[in-house]
Amino acid sequence: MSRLSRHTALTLGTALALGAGLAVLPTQAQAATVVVDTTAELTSAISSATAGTVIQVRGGTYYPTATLQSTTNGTSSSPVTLTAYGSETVKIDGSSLPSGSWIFKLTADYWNVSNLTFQNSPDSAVVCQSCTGTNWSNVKTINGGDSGFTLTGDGTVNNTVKNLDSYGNYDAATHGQNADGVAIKFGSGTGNLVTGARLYNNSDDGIDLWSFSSPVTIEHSWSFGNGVNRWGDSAFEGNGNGYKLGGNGVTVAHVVNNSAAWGNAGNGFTENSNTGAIVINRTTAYANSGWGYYFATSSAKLGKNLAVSNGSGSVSKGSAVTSAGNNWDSGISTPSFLSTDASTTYNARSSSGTLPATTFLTTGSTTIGATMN
Ligand SMILES: [Ca+2]
Ligand SMILES: [Ca+2]
Repeated sequence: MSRLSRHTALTLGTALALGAGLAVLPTQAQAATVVVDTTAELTSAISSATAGTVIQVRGGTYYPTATLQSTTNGTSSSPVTLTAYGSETVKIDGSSLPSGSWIFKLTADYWNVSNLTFQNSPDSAVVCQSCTGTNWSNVKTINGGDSGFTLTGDGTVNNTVKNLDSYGNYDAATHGQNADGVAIKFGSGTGNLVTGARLYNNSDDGIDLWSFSSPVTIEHSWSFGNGVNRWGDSAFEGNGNGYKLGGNGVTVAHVVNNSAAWGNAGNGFTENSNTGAIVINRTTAYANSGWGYYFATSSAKLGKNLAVSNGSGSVSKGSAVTSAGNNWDSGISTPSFLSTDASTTYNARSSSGTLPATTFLTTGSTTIGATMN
């Protein structure tokens, strides 16, 4: 039935396009809402979507045998939509893909993707290459064989990643050195935002901005437990930074606001050789094995951050760093945490997709540290 309605809409669109006298009719007439409930339908709907197509995926687990992909753009006023049907639970599982495959690859602009889980990918779960104006909300990228969610390439512009859960990703063949929760790497383009992310228990970093040469904004996010060898890998090479904010010679002023890093095997927040004016405000680094904040060579601006119980120390900062109002600065006191029990941070998100309520690492302060929401 879904195929029939889709074909009807396409036929109508073709007829309209052929009728020169009807050219004033809106092009939205070609749009179609496609409800899919098999892997074949899902594969076809994605590959044949055009601007305005709305793909609604019925609840269940789908096992594609080839990467789901599109190079077809939506437009800002008529995006392509890919989402779960109603409030149904949809999992797209990479277990049947050839080794080395991604589950979902977009090289396209103006897609809105929401309420989907991408799991068990042989390689990266979701890759958006040179995408403009995509919106990702309430997506999960979990237990894959490389990074969970990736933006990459030049022309990566104005993309929003909202309320992403990305965890348990591990690149076994390379001993965990690559699989990040979010990778925004090897590319450029402004206006990219990560908000409300929960990035944890990945083999490499929580979020990695390696060799991305334009500013990225991260806010209201949690990155924890990354880089810990959970796979019994005797040659484990995961780095385990909560927020890796550079690499490969870039100089770029990324921004991180109101976010937290805890229990990572490396540093909570690190420039990773980025010499730019990185801005870090109202964040918290707790019980990371390395430094809370590692900014040895950058001209970072660190303000109102809170570092407690990090293995190497609160902060390593070079002479070009501006530091004010942080708990390591003179005259600034360290407020007490209301809770250091992280168990509630694993809870389900709210119905709207926001991070679960928690008192973990909250202090009640209105001047310093992350608010944990
Ligand atoms: Ca690494
Ligand atoms: Ca990494």
